[in-house]
Amino acid sequence: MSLPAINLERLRKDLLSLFEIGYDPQTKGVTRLGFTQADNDAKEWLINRFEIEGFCARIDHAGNVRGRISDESVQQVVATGSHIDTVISGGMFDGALGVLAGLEVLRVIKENKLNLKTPLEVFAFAEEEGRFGGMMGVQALIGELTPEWILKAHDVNGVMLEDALKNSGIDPLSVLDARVDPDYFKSFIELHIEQGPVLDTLKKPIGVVTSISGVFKWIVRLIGKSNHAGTAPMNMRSDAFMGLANFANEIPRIIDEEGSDKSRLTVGKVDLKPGHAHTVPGEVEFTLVGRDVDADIMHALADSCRKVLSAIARKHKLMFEFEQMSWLDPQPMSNNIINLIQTEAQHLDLPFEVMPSGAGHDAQHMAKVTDAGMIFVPSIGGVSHAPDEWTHWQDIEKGANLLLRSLLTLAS
Ligand code: HGY
Ligand code: MN
Ligand code: MN
Ligand code: MN
Repeated sequence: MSLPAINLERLRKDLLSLFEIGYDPQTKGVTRLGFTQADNDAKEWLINRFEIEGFCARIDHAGNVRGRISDESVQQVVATGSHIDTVISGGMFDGALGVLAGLEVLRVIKENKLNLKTPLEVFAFAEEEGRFGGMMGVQALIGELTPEWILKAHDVNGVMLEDALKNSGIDPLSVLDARVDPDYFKSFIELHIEQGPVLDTLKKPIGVVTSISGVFKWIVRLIGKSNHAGTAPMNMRSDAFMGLANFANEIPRIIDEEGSDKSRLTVGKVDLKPGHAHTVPGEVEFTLVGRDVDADIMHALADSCRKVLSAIARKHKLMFEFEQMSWLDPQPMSNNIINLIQTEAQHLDLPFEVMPSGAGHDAQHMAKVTDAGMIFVPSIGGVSHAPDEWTHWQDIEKGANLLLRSLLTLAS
């Protein structure tokens, strides 16, 4: 009997249709920030997709969408999934591929009348991309959120998480009720685009992920003095922009001295105040995201950034303050799952690369409560978090079939 396989046409149709929700024809990118209207619309669309197939789907207390073939009560599931929220002007595949490949796996199970020992559950984890710190939905599931954090969290524009939740029909503190018993998960596999250049460079269709990079996110403020751009002498300024520029120039040295080749430091959003051409900026607020696959190196990077920013503040007569929005430690994947994915890739004759993930993923939290692993497919040119994020359809098909085979093995 030939082995069941995914139907690429169905998966492609779902991906193209989800991409329309929050799509901007100007930028050709998609924007569905966590708990915005576009994100909520996408969740409704996804629930409807599950229901059209005759499956059961619901949004839980934390805003995660969860779909299964039937809603009979079960002790344990094999889980798969990812996220459908996006960055600003993102691409078609980041997150959506893992969720919609999971939906396609459910269709294959149903149409082949496969009898599984353990049912499969597909998750679209809420707020993965970090509008409010990142990976909020999966952290709620595994019981890592606190009431204090939920009530304090805000986005870079000052929008409070609790208001965004209320506007999404979610009672903020009921998010804590999303927690599930850790034994509920027998195992978890996330299919995701690599979002980096390794597989495309090696021309390999599959990545088997060994560990996931840690990530910290700060909002940094340098506060000086606004002044007249014509009369204020250069040596008498407390110019916040010059402080940021000075820090930006220090980043390569910080990584050289404290980091590794996997270290990343990124200033992604900058607000100069008051923001007028004829005024020396008295304040700058910027995001700083640091990453590495090693926790000690992450701490060394953070310590060095703090020291350098303090020294720069003194030099430019500025005040320095920062708020840590999130700190997610690096996380190894389960050897059982790493070995399983490799075995199934060999069965399917798929060349693969065993590799770490530079991007953060929901799998790094699932790995704290169950055997978790990830399958990567190539990103052309290594590009992601941008409209020209792209993966060849034949690689999507290979990755989704490997996910199917791996999940069926875990669930049988
Ligand atoms: O930014 C990341 O690491 C992931 O895409 N959320
Ligand atoms: Mn992602
Ligand atoms: Mn992403
Ligand atoms: Mn992910």
